[in-house]
Amino acid sequence: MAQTEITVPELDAAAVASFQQHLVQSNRIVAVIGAGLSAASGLATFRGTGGRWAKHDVFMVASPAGWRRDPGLVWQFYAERRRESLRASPNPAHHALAALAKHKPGFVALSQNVDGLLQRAGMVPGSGPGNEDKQLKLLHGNLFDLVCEDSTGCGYVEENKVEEPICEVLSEEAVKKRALGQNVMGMDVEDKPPKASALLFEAIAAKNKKILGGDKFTETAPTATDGAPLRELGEDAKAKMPDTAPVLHSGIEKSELPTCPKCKVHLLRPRVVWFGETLPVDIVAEVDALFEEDKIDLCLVIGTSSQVWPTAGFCERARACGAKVAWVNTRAEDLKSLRDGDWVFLGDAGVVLPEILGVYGQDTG
Ligand code: BJW
Repeated sequence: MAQTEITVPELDAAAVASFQQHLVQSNRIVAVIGAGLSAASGLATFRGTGGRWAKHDVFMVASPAGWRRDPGLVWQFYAERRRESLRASPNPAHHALAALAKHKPGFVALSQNVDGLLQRAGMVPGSGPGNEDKQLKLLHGNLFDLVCEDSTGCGYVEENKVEEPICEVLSEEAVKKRALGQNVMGMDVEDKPPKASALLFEAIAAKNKKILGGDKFTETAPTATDGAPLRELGEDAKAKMPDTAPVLHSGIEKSELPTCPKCKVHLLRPRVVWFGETLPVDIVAEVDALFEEDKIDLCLVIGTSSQVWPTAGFCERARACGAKVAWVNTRAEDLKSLRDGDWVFLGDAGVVLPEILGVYGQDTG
């Protein structure tokens, strides 16, 4: 599995001291959290080298259109994510945030992560009537909750479904077996010989010959990355290519996927928020209330590239409520709304957070 490159530079002692001075006095604290929080647990982030979107087409696996086109491919992506998350353990940053929640009742974690690791560190998620005071708000849902795809009509929800596999066709063995025979976008087949995709590779080879000229193209055994030359062609060559791309799909029939036990008509899907879908209404209302209420003392922005909205705007909304901002990230380039006076702690959240939170990041029972 691809790992995020992690650097752990020395933290500036004066910055840590001034941050901790402010932390002691802070009651209302908001953490805006992204995939970098779980990197030290071995879970890949989304963007950048080694990120999930380098291997998977985001619109094929994380959009309503992708689901309509090939729910099997989408399920395969999420079945893999479920397995990875179940095998991972919360890292010291998850534990430090769970401890902070205990020390500071006014702390709220706004997390984009769906991996369940903050919950396993002890944070209790919740939103909606009676759960407004829960300190963990899951902005993009949870890999382990399943819902009927007909959310408005049927509305079936099954929470915390951790049993594996969800159905036979999504078992690890079945996914591996199919990977041997296919080169499906969204599957890691780098070390396996593509068999059933011979026709596709023949077509690619023929196209390469035509575009590059026979003398510039050397035939080699096809590999899973053989599609790359087509993607890397210059604009002229691309213009000569037909509009129709080969249709790649999972080969999984709808009838093989989990059906909703309530309506018995529609498929179950993971309760996560895809591009173009709105965040859960209760959470949107609670976040709005958070940023309308009294002053916010401190905003921690942890391990997010701040590219995905509406979460990308939360730091500025906290600032507008008076918050001082502290960033924890491995990449300085990802501190999108950095201002003078912010604290910047560059490094692995798994190391940095416990250090900067000090006693507030320790569970004292
Ligand atoms: C480390 C580290 C270590 C690494 N330690 N750090 C306004 C303007 C423009 C567009 C929009 C807008 N409002 C809405 C949109 C459309 C869209 C959007 O934002 N598009 C942009 C990409 C342009 N937003 C939506 O569609 C959202 N819905 C919505 O707003 O509804 C209303 C609406 C719809 C349409 C139009 C207008 C309004 C829904 C967004 C759903 C996102 N879903 C995903 C996948 C589903 C869940 C899943 O499978 O997990 O959520 S996409 C993916 O990105 C996933 C993540 O939660 C999300 C955020 O990624 P994150 O966490 O920031 O990860 P990375 O990889 O980007 O960054 C990791 C960071 O960690 C990096 O900075 C590293 O440096 C760092 N790091 N190791 C510390 N060890």
